[in-house]
Amino acid sequence: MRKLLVTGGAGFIGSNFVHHVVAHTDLSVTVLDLLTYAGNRASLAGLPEDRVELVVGDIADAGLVDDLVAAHDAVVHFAAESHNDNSLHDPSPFVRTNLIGTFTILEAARRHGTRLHHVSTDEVYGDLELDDPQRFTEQTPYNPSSPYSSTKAGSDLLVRAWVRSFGLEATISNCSNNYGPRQHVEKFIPRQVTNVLDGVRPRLYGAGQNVRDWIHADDHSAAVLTILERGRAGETYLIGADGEKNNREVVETILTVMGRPADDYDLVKDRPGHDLRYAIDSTKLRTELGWAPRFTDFATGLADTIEWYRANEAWWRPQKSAAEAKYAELGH
Ligand code: NAD
Ligand code: TDX
Repeated sequence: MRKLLVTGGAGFIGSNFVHHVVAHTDLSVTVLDLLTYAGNRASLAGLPEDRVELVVGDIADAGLVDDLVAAHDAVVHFAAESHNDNSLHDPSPFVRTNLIGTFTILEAARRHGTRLHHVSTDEVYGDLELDDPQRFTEQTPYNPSSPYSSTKAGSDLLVRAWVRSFGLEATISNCSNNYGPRQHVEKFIPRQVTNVLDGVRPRLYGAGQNVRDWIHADDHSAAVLTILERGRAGETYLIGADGEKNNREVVETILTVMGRPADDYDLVKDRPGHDLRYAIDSTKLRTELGWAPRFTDFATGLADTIEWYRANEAWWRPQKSAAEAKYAELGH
């Protein structure tokens, strides 16, 4: 394997993956990214031009996708509409990109017999009660809640069908909530960090009791690379770093690290259908493929991430007012 096609590589996790691949392998990478509001050319800045090329285009463009898939040894598919709140406001780009886009990639991979890794989310499993001792496993039934998670669930099922019906050499991973550098300011952690930098109080949905299972984007990237190199075709792997925290705890840590009183936040209107808790059991990935997270202390990883936003205002500032205008419309 020499040449990787990475869809969505100018987004948050995709760009972290490209940086990880360049640092840890000798593969060359073509990024296919539409540069929607969530994609950013600057996220690929500093990477060697002889190893990383950006093609600006749509994963639902069958001709372009066919040409690119034909010219690469493997595809890692990150591109998606990724924000739940946006999907509750206008689901249409989610259906188009997450379902039609994934279908387009599957058809090209089938035609050319190309290895595919499909990147997905733990949200396909729905949510858990706060006191439920169970965590999600590869056997948990699908039960998505939002337009975002239902289109991701649909994309996973398409991949499974192409494996079974056409013998496509594909793997799937379902990962928990990521944090780290280059995440769009619409998402929870960067929104609150940049609010504090702007002198605005963080905003917690509902009572702030919802639990997310946090993992650093570099640990997610290492897991995806491990599955690409050593995963068994047709298998699904859950990716998680035992990072369960409720939203209140996360905001209190952000405020403390940033030198503000821990209770300096507001409770605002809840998200409709807001999933209560996600929790991942990643035993299969750890025991079968030997992956383990490097960022095991959330407070340290979060402090590094806060430092990144402090040092990279030029990266996030152009996104901030449009993201906050959308939230003002939604009452968040
Ligand atoms: P993101 O929104 O930051 O990035 C998505 C990227 O895809 C952007 O660069 C965007 O320009 C590109 N894109 C969107 N539509 C496209 C299209 N039609 N054609 C080509 N490119 C297009 O998202 P992210 O948070 O980096 O998530 C990446 C993937 O990881 C998604 O598949 C998401 O479901 C999955 N995931 C995310 C998380 C998380 O916590 N963020 C957790 C688990 C899984
Ligand atoms: O301002 C906020 N206040 C708040 O309390 C925002 C933006 C969010 N929240 C809450 C909602 C969630 O409980 O914080 C939690 C995290 O919210 P998001 O960052 O929107 O993430 P989530 O909905 O959990 O989904 C994320 O993880 C799974 C990613 O956006 C998805 O792409 C991924 O699949």
